[in-house]
This record gives sequence, C-alpha cells and structure tokens, in this order.
Amino acid sequence: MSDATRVLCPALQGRIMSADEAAACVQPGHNVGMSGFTGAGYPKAMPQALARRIAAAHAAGTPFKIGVWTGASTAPELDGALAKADGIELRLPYQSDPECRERINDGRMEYIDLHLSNVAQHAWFGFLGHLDVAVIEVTAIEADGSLVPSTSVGNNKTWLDLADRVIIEVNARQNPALAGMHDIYYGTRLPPHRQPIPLTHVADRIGQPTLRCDPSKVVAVVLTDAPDRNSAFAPLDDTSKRIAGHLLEFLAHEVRRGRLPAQLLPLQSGVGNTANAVLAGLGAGPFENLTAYTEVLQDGMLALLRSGRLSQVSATALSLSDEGAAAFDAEIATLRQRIVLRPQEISNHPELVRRLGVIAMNGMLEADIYGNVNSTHVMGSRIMNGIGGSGDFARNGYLSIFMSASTAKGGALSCIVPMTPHVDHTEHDVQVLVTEQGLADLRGLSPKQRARAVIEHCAHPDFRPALRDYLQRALDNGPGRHTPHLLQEAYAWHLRAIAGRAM
Ligand code: 0RQ
Repeated sequence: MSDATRVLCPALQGRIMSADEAAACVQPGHNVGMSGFTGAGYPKAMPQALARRIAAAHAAGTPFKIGVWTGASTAPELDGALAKADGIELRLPYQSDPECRERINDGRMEYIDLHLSNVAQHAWFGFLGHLDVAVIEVTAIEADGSLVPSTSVGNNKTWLDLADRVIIEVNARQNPALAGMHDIYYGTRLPPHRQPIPLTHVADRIGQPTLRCDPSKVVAVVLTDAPDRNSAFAPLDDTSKRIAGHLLEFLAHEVRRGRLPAQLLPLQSGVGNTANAVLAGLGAGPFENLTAYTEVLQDGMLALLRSGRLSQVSATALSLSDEGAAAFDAEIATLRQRIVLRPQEISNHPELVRRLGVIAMNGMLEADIYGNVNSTHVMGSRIMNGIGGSGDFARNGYLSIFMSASTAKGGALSCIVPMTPHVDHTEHDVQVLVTEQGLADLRGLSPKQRARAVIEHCAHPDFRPALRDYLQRALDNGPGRHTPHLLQEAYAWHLRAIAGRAM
C-alpha cells in the first residue's frame, strides 16, 4: 500500500499525483537524473509511465528520446522499460540491462561509461550538459521538505541540486528504519576551492542523514509500493570457490609478511558471483574485525556483518537478494549502527580510497599477459556493463586485485590473452590477477616477469603453450624487448576467437 503519511511536508502533500501525471513533466530532449544504484533505490513507477508515454508518441510518429543519468545499474522497470520503448538517446554511467546492452551495441543508443566517482563532479563542471529533471526514490519526506533516502544514495544529492525540476517517488516498501543510516556530505566544492574531505575511518559520519531538496522545485510526488530488483545469487560454483581460495591464501600471506594488519584493510568488493564467493570465503575465517569501504553491500557482505566478522561497512547501495533483503529488514535495528550509506562521490572518492588503503577486488572479462585488464568490452567492441567503480578503487587502493575464471564460453575462450583489445585498467593499476588456476602477484615485476607469472599462474593449461609461444616469439622477433608484442598475432588471437576457433 502506498503511504501518504510518509509525506510530512505540507507544501509537498498537495503535489501528490499519479506516475502518469508526473511523467508528463518530461519533454523530448530532456536529460533526466534518476536515482538507483545496482538495482537498489531506483524509481519504480514514473520511468514505466514515461516509457508508456514515449511508446505512444512513437506510435503517433513523434520522436521522443531523453538522456538518462543514474547512479549505476537500475532494473527492468527503469532501464529496461525506457530502452524497450526506444526512449533513451544517451545513457550514463554504469548499466547492466540486457535491453540497454543490445541497443548500445547495435547503435541505437549512445552510452558514456564513466568512473562512478567522476559522475557528480563532471555534472557540476558542466561536462555532461544541462540536467532538466531529477526523479528520486525516497523512504519519506520530512516536514521541512528534506528527504530520507532509500536503499541507495548514488548521485541523488547532485541530481536534486542541479535539476530544474524534481519528481519524488515515496516508496512505502522501503523500511522506515533506513532513516539515519545515510550520511550526505555537503562539503564538496569545485576547484579551486576544494578542501580535504574530513573522513579518516570507514564509519565516520561527516554529513547529515537526509538529502536537501528545495520544495519549490518539486513538481510531483508519486507514491509507490514496490521492492528493489533484489537479484538472486547463483550457488557458489567450484571455479568461484577456487578463486576465493587463492585470494584468501594471498591475504593471509600478506598478513604473515607484515604487509597487511591482522584485520586487513577496508575491503571493496565488486558485484557478481565471484565477488560473493570471496566474501563467503572470508566468512569461513581466519580474519576478524574486518571493515569495508565499498560501493555495494551485497549478500556476502551482509552475511559477514551478521556473523560479526565484519564490524563496519561504508557503501552507497544495498544490493541484496530477496532472502538478503528479508534478513536485513529483520535485523535492521542492529545492522543500521554498523552501516553508512554515502553519495557515490564519497563512497568511491580517490582521496578517501587512497587514505583508507582499500583492498580493491573486482571482476574482469580478460587480462593480458602484462596485466592490462578489460572489464567492459567483449572482443574490444561490444559493451558488457561498464567500468563502474572498479577504476576508482583499482587506481587508488592499497591493493588492486582483479579476478575471473581462466576461460569463458565453456572453455572456448582464454581470459588471459596476449594483448587486450580494450583496456580499462592499465598494467600500472593492476597488482594481482586471480583465476581458478592460481594467483599472479605482479607487484615489483617488470613486464616480461609479469608475463611469465600471468601465464604460469593464471592461464588455463589448455592455453598456456600458445601464450608461452607468443611471448617467446615476441621476445625473439618483436620490435622491442621491454613489453614484447607481435601486433598482428595479438589481433589474430581475437580474430580467431571471433571466427569461432578456440583461442
Ligand atoms: O556472459 O552472461 O552471456 O554468459 O561475460 O561473466 O563470468 O558471469 O562474470 O558476473 O563476475 O562479471 C567483468 C562483466 C564480470 C563484471 C564483469 C562473459 C561471460 C558472461 C559475465 P553470459 P561472468 P561476472 C563494482 C565494480 C565491471 C564493473 C565493476 C563487471 C559474462 O565484473 O561488469 O567491476 N565489471 N564494478 O560468458 C567474452 C571473455 C569473457 C566473456 C566473461 N573473456 N570474453 N565474454 N565473459 N569473460 C560494481 C559497480 O561498479 C556498480
């Protein structure tokens, strides 16, 4: 049941209307900043109403497309609905929606893939154009018009501040006890007036619990009652468990060598099943009193919090399965003391990631033998999701770890290749590569030393001979011996894969 009692601001009670009426506030060509981060806290009703309006306009022969800016990925009710209606001219930043992916890759939709920490500041700098409308899901509206965020903060602060008009969705399904869990920092300034961000520990609170919102900009309040995307995780498979095993052994080794404290350093973990397996592995010990400074609190991290192994988490979104969300709701009274949800410009801020010494653990599509990582583009051209926050953490963390299975597509493709056709994380930002075959610690190694470590520790045995052969012939015949390559052969590796021959 939608709930008007959550709208405490008298001025805004009069602006309650249907999603269809709210959708009429958006015009063709508008840039619309929506809430939502990894399937959490996105508006549930208005984007679908807008998609219906766009579809009707197209049916009548009237072009209607908008720019969609978010925090990160959303859900079928937002990205999926608007993409299906062919209503998105340009989408930014991270997305993982199959309908969007198809249209981006067949050229019907433009896409800008940004580091997630950069989105808000680029909007403020004016690099992205003008923001016309903000559509933000909240848990409640306070009497003074301030907004209690829901399960993600993302770029909401920036969208609310920059947009000409604001549409608020008040979602009765979001737990009222979320109030107080958020920390919205209003101290960021534009250069040259920037000051250090006063955050030195994961759990520090440096802002306020609610989002400011000028009530005079609010054109519509829509009442909803719908759950977040709540994607289920696949059961842990053997490959993920082996990757997690190598990584945990490495972390224990680092503690023994005195390069990490016993409680490690704050963890950042990407999304997906491998990341979840690593977190599950951490649950089995031996580390205690862990902390996390990350973007997304997912099921694996929730389990660590509930078991007590993880003491504090800072994130920008809760991205849970149905079971995870139910467990979270049941224990919210105690969990909320140990979780801080922040704007993504703070959760992913390079200054803070560097200061805290974050251990960054992210997935990849492929890595090359020198340690360059491709997280986003299949065969160099087709976007999968986007870089998300992986670069924010990899570039600035204390340790930068990337992981994947050693092969993809049933073993037909090697995820270790001579040269990645697209690079998201350069060799300078990648310190450790992990596959189910093993772990390559690339710190302190020259390019040739790295290549040997990656081939011998991470590549699948079926592909090792071809990779060794490539390296040797590049050393013998390549144009340079610092980072030896045979360019035609490097491309041919991928061309053979495109042609369906296993490489
Ligand atoms: O394709 O779904 O069609 O079968 O890529 O692969 O093995 O399921 O891996 O779910 O961990 O995702 C990099 C995409 C890995 C993710 C990526 C195919 C494979 C499958 C997915 P199918 P898996 P994961 C925090 C940090 C960037 C953003 C990021 C990602 C699909 O980790 O989006 O890290 N990272 N953000 O078959 C061709 C290869 C392949 C391949 C895998 N070498 N060639 N296809 N696949 N390897 C979160 C945020 O920032 C919000």
